[in-house]
Amino acid sequence: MSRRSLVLVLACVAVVSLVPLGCAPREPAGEPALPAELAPEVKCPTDGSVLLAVPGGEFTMGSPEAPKRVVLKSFYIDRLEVTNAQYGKFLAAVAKQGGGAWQHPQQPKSKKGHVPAFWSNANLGQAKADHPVVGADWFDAYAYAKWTGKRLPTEAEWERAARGTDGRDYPWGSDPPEQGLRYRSNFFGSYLGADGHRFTAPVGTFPAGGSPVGCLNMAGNVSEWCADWYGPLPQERRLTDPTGPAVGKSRVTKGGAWNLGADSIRCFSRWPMDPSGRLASVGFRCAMDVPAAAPAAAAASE
Ligand SMILES: [Ca+2]
Repeated sequence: MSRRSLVLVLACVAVVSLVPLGCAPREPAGEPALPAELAPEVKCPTDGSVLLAVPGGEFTMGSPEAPKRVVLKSFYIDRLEVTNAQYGKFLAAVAKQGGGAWQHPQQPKSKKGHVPAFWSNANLGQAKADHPVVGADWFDAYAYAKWTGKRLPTEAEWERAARGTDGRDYPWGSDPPEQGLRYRSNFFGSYLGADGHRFTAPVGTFPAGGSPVGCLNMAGNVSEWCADWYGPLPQERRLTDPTGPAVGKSRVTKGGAWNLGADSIRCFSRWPMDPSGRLASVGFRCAMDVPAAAPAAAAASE
C-alpha cells in the first residue's frame, strides 16, 4: 500500500469512528415486568447517580460451558460507572470529615488516604471529569460506596445487570462489540483507537451497548470491582443470592476494559485482583438494596 493510500485509509477510519451506533435496535430484552412497588429508577442524593431497578428472579450466570441458574432478590444498580467528578466529591468529604466512618475494617493500616493512582494523569485523572475513575483500589471503592449510602454489587448482581436473564455474551446480545468500524464498547479492537477512545471514554458513551435493564459500559471502558472474594464458582447448578467465598486473597473484577480484547469483555468473564491493586483499567459502580419502603410505594401512600 502506498503512503498516500495508507493516509486515506487512516482518514476513513477516523471519520467512520465518529458515526454512532445508536440507531441499531437492541435485541429484545426479555426482562420480567418490574413489581409495582419498585420505582424503575432512583437518584442517589450524595453523588447524584441514577440507579436502575433490577427485578428479582432467575437468570443465567457463568460461562456457556458451566452455566448456572441463579436467583436474586430485587436490587438497584448505578446506570453508569463512577466518574472522576463524583470521586472528587468523595475526596473532598474525606478531607473534611476524615475517612474513618467509611473505611472497611480490613483496610491495611499502611494505606494512606483514598486518592487514586493516575489522579493527576491528563488522560485518565481528575481533568477528565466525566470519565470513569480509575486507579481506585477495592478499599477506595468500598469506602466511596459507603459514603454514598450504597455498596458494591455482588458478582451475581453485577452479571445480572449486565446480561439480563437469557445468558447472552454481551449486554446488547451476542453480536461482537465491533462490526466493521462500528463499535458498541470502548475496548481493544482491531483498529487502535477506532472506537474513538485511546484510553477511557466518558461514562454513558456507546448507548447502543446498553444492557437489558439499561446499564451502560458494562462491557469495556473500565473493569469494575465487585464485593465478592474471588474463587471458583460453586459446584451447584442453582444458587440463591450468592455472595462469593467467605475468605480470599483477591476480589472479583468484571466487564473488561479499554485495554482488553472482545473475548475479555464478555459478561461472564471474571478476574481476580489484589484488593490493594490500583490499575488504569479498573473502576467501579455501586448498587443498593431495595429500601424497606420503596420510593414508589412511599409516594403512593402520601
Ligand atoms: Ca465497565
